[in-house]
Amino acid sequence: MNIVVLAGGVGGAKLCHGIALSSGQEHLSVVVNTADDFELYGLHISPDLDTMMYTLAGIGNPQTGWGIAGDTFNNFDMLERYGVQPWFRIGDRDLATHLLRTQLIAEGMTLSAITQTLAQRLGVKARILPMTDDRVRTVVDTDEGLFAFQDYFVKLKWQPEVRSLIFEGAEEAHPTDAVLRAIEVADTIIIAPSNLYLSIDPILAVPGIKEMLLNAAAPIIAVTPIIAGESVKGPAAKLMRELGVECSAVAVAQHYADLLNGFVLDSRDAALEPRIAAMGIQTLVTDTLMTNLEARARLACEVLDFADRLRPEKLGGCCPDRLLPSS
Ligand code: FO1
Repeated sequence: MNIVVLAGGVGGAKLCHGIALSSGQEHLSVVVNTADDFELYGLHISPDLDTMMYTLAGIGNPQTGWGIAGDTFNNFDMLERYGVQPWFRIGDRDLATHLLRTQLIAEGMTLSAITQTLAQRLGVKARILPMTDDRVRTVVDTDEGLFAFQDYFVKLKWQPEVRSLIFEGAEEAHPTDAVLRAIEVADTIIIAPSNLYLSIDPILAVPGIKEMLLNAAAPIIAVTPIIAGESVKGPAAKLMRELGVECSAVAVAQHYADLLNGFVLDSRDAALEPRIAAMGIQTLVTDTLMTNLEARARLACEVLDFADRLRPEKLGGCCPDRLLPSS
């Protein structure tokens, strides 16, 4: 059973953790957004890769969703003592990841090889696959100007009003062979409840990935990041409003429509189910809030069972046009 998940930060990591808890990690490959990556103090930082790695290693910080549980911040405090007003909270244990990644990049290793090495050393059995080994960076165009992603997301606490998003470098980027192969041999493909604009769109912007998904034999299911018109965590709902999009699970399904066989929406949005079914997308209505480990595992099981129900239909060539390259 080859399960592929497309994911970004905290929401994606929770669902992947649920899959790991319920089905084991050896069948799981996660295609992770790298457009949040940035350089700080000369260090290459890959927040979404690290959030996924720490969560699957069982050492993630349960309160924040990012960083390492129980980490200390002596280095951060010393930076403050130097008066540099640090704004990105790197823990002392987390710092080791950035130091090692930066050194290995300088030695010529790819982000994919580095991620595999670090994850394996933390005992992670799942494959954590950067969407590309090339440089792609999200730039946020707002009413206060252009911002690098972490400046917008952390320093400015995603308050500026967004006009558009630029995935700098995406056109020249190449998906890794591991990503394309994982999609090709997948039995189930899940778009995690990550931010559709900030986490999933950068992955779909890497040339070749969307085409691979459109031709995938596996059913593709998205899990809503929006419940009752609000995002579970982060700026997804605010971005939908600022981009003039209806702020609902229906709009999320529409956003991914040409890719989807199934969509998982929250029980609180059950009334929206007919509008999604009208798009020709099968629906699963359930509690999608992952408030604890049991909830993560339960949702993962339900999503995987949903995929099992959709697979015969998809393999039966129910939508032959879907199997042709998109025009
Ligand atoms: N997010 C914050 O809101 N504040 C932080 O200080 C912060 C530090 C941080 C350190 C390491 C790391 O891997 C992630 C960190 N994040 C922080 C989260 C990060 O900005 C987001 O997880 C992603 O970039 C968006 O998904």
